[in-house]
Amino acid sequence: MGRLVDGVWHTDWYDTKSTGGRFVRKTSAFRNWVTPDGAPGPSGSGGFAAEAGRYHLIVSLACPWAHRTLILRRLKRLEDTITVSVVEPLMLDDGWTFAEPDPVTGAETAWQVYVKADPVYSGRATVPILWDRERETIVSNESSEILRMFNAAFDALDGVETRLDVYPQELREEIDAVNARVYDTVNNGVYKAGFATTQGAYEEAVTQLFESLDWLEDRLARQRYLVGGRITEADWRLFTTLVRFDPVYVGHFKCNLRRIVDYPNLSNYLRELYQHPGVAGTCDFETIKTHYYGSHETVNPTRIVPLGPVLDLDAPHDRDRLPLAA
Ligand SMILES: N[C@@H](CCC(=O)N[C@@H](CS)C(=O)NCC(=O)O)C(=O)O
Repeated sequence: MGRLVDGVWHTDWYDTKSTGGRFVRKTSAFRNWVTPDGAPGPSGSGGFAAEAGRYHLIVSLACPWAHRTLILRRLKRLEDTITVSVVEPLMLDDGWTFAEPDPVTGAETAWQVYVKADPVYSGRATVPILWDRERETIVSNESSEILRMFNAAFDALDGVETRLDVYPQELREEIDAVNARVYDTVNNGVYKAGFATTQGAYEEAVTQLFESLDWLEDRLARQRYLVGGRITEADWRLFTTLVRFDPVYVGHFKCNLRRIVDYPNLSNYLRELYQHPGVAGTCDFETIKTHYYGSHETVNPTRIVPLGPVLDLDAPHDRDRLPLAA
């Protein structure tokens, strides 16, 4: 774990002293967009046109933020269009590292990719990273925006699944509203709980997290997916946290008021999404557990990885009882 200051790597853990023991996530720095014609998109400077073979995605299979982009890449059939490199499970003093130098950027660590893009970069070297071979720079390191690019920018290219739209115009307002609560209290909520360094900060995060899980449980009692009768990006954004919840967040991050298996609707919903064609293949529980229990020395100094829990994500689900959108 570390960060770059003016392009120089420093090894240090998150600073929670100035924030009353709270973990405060920094906003992502590279905010350009791949668009069909290279127009700038909602933020950034433009010049990144959708082309097959031009872009490269760097992920960790442990990371819930990177996992969303990997799911969309699979569901949109972008595997022949966008290449992928996967970093090693553990994130230690050098941050994320590659087993072999990354064939596209030549980097041995994620921070070297950031320095290639910006020699005086200051900030954390997070994944996912969307890299442009042509301009040799980072297009984006913000997963929520990479998700939107994968959803729409490459649709004119051969082989891409163009019928799938996980952010349809008519549902955007509701998707954004669900995302906002899920991001703050669930996706990021588990990190706020796990990285808190005061009792108060931990309790605040866990209380809000379970209030939101209860709210989601109730919502999913009445409708098949988070925004009605069809799967949207809101579901995939929640999924990557839910699938890590019982294996990691309950124990390692102390999010243990309830488990996902204790929620009838959330657990059936999780199984349905896990069994969605192509999705199970993006989930690597060994990497997930090794990463969290092995990388966060302040949270788990012995780095012992628990054997359980025994998961049954392939078991049947009951979500067929709720209607799909017409
Ligand atoms: N807002 C970013 C967050 C990405 C992120 O925090 N990734 C974690 C892994 S789960 C990471 O790379 N952390 C390294 C660090 O903080 O130094 C996104 O959604 O893309």
